[in-house]
Amino acid sequence: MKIGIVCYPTFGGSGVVATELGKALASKGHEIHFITYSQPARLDFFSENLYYHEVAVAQYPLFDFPPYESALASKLVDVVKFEKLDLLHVHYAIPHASVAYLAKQILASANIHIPVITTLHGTDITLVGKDKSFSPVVTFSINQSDGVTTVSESLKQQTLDSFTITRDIKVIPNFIDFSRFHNKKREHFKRAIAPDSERIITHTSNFRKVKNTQDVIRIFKKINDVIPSKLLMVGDGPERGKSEDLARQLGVCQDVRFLGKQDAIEEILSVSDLFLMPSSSESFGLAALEAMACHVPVISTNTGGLPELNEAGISGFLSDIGDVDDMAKNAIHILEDCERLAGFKVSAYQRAQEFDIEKILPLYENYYEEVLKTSKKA
Ligand code: GMT
Repeated sequence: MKIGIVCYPTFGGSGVVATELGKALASKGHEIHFITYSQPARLDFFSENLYYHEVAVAQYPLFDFPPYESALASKLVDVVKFEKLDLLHVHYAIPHASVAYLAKQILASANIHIPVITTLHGTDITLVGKDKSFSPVVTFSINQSDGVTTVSESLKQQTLDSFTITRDIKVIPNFIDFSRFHNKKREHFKRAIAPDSERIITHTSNFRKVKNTQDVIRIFKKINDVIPSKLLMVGDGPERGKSEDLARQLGVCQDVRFLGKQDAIEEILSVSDLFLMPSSSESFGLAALEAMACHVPVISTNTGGLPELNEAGISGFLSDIGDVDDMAKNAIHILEDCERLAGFKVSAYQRAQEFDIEKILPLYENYYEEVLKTSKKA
């Protein structure tokens, strides 16, 4: 198949899933065309089946808000026409689903039929999409897509609860590539971070408000009071400064390292004993799955799709949003006993295996086939 993929090319989860999906499809022989405003962060791989088309937005003094949507729609029309694509798969509804709808209509006027699949990832539904400045467009473009997927049952339900949806939604969970995410022995790195064999606790995110990064620091303080530990804060974003301030206020900054954006997340996860995800909204929790694949148990909230990934008492524990005491108590329970910790590490890895890309990729391929058969010409 010749597939066009539209996504945010940044470090966000939707862009990561879209890029990893495209790479995996290309390695199975599909021809994949990424259409984005800059090269996706994880598109660091050469394959004869991978193509990248940059969307350039013309500048003009009148444009306080450069019309990215128009430029993207025009680029989609161009790429679908000249590369003879079979399908467009757009990730994150805003603005990609409505832009794909526009491109589809333009192409229909030239007698070209292009089915559109929209994958909903999270905040496009739970936070941003619900806002009344977006919701009529989000509702319309979901209903007009030829196929719609969500990354968890919970996100599907939230979509149905928040919008008037008149079409089926298929759930296809996030996935993990074990060829990259597995436990690597990095004893020298571990010793450098934790010279006195302290436990190593990790959080990775884009430090947006929903990630509750200050709760990470609060939980860490409580753990560190009982079990000597080090905290690695990976990523960057608007809440980082406040989290750094809190680490100073709580007197733990000597045990907390803010590493900024890192490419080799799997190396950091490989030396970690525990992963913290105290998010107030999380449609799936890809970062937690990456940790589990590297044998790291997860302490998370029980929001959104997290209970579909993290199994209480097996791969980690789940608590109510903001219940820092409970999250710290559960973390200490896992970390205080070496044998127990080893058991959780194995179980977290086993749970992650259920989301192996080898199992999830065929779900996308089958869905593409189904949509190609059933989509109607506009
Ligand atoms: O919140 C993020 O980290 C980015 C966001 C996105 O849409 O780019 O991630 C969402 O999509 C991921 C991939 O499907 C999910 O694993 C994340 O749970 C989800 N984030 C939220 O729902 C907050």
